[in-house]
Amino acid sequence: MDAPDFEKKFQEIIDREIKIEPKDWMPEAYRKTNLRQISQHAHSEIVGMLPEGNWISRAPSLKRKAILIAKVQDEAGHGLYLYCAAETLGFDRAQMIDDLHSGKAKYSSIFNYPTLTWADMGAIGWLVDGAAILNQVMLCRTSYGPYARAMVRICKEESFHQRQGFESLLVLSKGTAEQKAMCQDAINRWWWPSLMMFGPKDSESTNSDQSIKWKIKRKTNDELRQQFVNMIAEQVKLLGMTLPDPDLKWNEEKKQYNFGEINWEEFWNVVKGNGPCNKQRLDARRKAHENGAWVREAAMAYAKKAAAKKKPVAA
Ligand code: FAQ
Repeated sequence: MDAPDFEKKFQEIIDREIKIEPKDWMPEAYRKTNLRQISQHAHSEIVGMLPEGNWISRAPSLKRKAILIAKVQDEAGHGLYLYCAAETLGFDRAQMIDDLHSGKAKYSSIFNYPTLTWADMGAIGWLVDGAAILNQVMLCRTSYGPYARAMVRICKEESFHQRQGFESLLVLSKGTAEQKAMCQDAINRWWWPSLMMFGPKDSESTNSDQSIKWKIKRKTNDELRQQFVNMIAEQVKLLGMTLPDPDLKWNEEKKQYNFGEINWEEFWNVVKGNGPCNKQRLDARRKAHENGAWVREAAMAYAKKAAAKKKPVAA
C-alpha cells in the first residue's frame, strides 16, 4: 500500500470508532497533533498548580487546606499521566519540559491570571475545572487510546474539584457582606478568562477541522463554550451571584444563552506570553526544575548502581 492507501485505511479505522494505539501506523500529522495537544495539556496541569498552590499556606481552615492540598496534588498526577501518554508518541519527556521552559510549547491561557483572594480558589474550582471537565469528558472518547484512558481517571478527579469549588463559593455567598463581595469579585475576574480556555472561535481555530475528522476532538471550541455558558448561567443563580456580561440572555428560540463578545485581543496576548503572570509562571517552573536537579541526578546514580549490581559476574 502506498501512503494515500494507508491514510484511507487509517480514516476508516477512526470512522469505525476503533482506538489508535502507540504501535499502530498513523499519519505523521496525527502523531504531531496528538503530541502537541497532549503535551500542552500536561503542561497546563503542571503550571495550573501554581495559582492555587499560592494559597495553600493561607487557607482559612484546616479542612480547606486539606482539600486544596489534595486538589493541587491531583493536578500534578494529571500532568504525569499526560506526559506518559505523550511519551507513547515517541517524544522524550525531558524535551517536552525544555519546550515548556523555553516558551516554545503552550499551556492554557487561564493559568496566567493572578489569584488575588481566597474566593479565587472557589472560582477556579467551579469555573476553571468546570470548563476543563466539559472539554475532558469529550476527550474520554478521543481516538488516541492512551490519551482517552488517561482522561477517564482525570475526569473523575476533576468533578470532585468542581464540586469543592462551588461548595466553597456557596459558603462565601451566604456569609458576611465582605465575603459576598469577595465571591462576586472572583466570579467577575475569572468568568471571561474561563470562556477563553475553550480556544479561539471556530472560524479562527486552525486545528479543529482536521482534529474533528480524526476524532481527536469530538466537539468544536464554540460548541463546548456554549455548553459551558448554558451550565454556568444556571448554576450562578444558586449562588445568588451574577456573571459580568450584560449581553447574557436566554434565547428561547435556540434554547441556549446568548452571551457577549470575548476580548480576543486579550486572549491572543496571553497566549503569546504577555498575560499578567506569564513570566512569573515560567520563572517558577524553571526554578522548580533547577532545584530538583539533584533528585534526578540521585535517581539516575541509584539506577546505574542497581543495574551494575544485577550484571552477572564473569567467571
Ligand atoms: N490557551 O486550533 P485551536 C485544566 C492555541 S487543564 C493557550 O483551536 P486546538 C485542569 C492552540 O494550542 C486545561 N493556547 O487549537 C486544571 C493553537 O496553537 P498551536 C487545559 C490556546 O488544539 C484546572 C491555537 O491556539 N486543557 O484546566 C488556547 O484544536 C485547575 C489555535 O487553537 C487542555 O489542554 C488556550 N486556552 O484546540 C489544572 C485540554 N486555546 O498549538 C489546574 C486539551 C487554543 O497550533 C487547576 N486541549 N490555544 O500553536 C484541547 O482540547 C485543545 O488543545 C484546545 C484548543 C481546545 C485547548
